[in-house]
Amino acid sequence: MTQLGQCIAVHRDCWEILSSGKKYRAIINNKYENIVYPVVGDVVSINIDLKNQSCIILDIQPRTTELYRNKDGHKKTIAANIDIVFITTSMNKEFNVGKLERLLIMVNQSGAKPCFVLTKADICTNPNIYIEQIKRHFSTVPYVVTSSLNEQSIELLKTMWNPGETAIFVGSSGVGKTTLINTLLGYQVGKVYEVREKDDKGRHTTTSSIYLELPDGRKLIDSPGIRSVGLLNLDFKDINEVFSFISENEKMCQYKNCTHTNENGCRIIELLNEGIIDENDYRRYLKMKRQILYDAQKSGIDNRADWEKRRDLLQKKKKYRKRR
Ligand SMILES: Nc1nc2c(ncn2[C@@H]2O[C@H](COP(=O)(O)OP(=O)(O)OP(=O)(O)O)[C@@H](O)[C@H]2O)c(=O)[nH]1
Ligand SMILES: [Mg+2]
Ligand SMILES: [Zn+2]
Repeated sequence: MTQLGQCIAVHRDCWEILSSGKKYRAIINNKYENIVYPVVGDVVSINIDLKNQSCIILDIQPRTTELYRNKDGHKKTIAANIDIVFITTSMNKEFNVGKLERLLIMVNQSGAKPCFVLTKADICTNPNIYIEQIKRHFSTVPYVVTSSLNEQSIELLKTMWNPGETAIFVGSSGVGKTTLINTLLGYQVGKVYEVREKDDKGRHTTTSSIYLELPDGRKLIDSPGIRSVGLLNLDFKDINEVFSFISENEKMCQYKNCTHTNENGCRIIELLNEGIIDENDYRRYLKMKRQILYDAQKSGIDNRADWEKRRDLLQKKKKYRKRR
């Protein structure tokens, strides 16, 4: 009997599949290399053999969205078919704009909508500091301020996605993803341990993603904390989108392929000197652009503009002539 199901958990030796209201532990009967393994959220076709009590995954349906990151140079898919990603951060020392930028790029690449969730409002003395940073850096991305103790904030969070849609919570360990999910569900799915006062780190509690459903049909996925956000297939569009407050000024730069590092009269450098562009933002922006060139070099692709290639070639020739 072949039917469709949804992957709700990935275990070491099998996949948990929900199909027609029943849960199955399924395996993949495939000896070929390079097969794509299902992740949480995937829709799969399964073959159920009632006689032998076995369930085999035959294939994965095309993914509408795919959340992935770079793990040691390889694509690691976190979840599939997600509508909205809650980029979760606590309003304390853990809050890091650079990390949020990288998470936002990851979400933009996935095809799902982003939303920032700022947690632990009850123990934050000045939430406005964090809210202002979100507004300044990510003016087009919606955000919600929450406290797991405040019912109103949980209701507000619920308005961010509709029944039938799937949301995933991502972010560093200890920011309160599982606590929010437990509060939304009204019962405890994942165990929550105290975070250490010293460094705000939680004991690594959530170890694999799980897929859950609220009684009203809203679906949600809890995921393990992400320590560092490796990005894959990064391109200039991804960076410009997230750093729009810098990149939108590029049009005003008099040089077409300006590197905004040492060009005379560069508009970006002018804005930097005038204090309109923040120096830390500028540094992260250039660093990320450099990463594209580094990635391309590593994979042997030269994505630099023609003028840059000509410039480097000329410099090499000059050096060579000098040596002679
Ligand atoms: N005061 C306060 N504490 C919270 C809130 N949300 C979570 N916490 C605490 O923060 C700690 C970590 O919460 P978790 O929900 O386990 O964090 P997590 O993001 O799921 O962490 P990982 O599973 O490791 O990725 C626990 O001690 C929670 O009680 C909140 O809104 N207010
Ligand atoms: Mg957790
Ligand atoms: Zn410039």
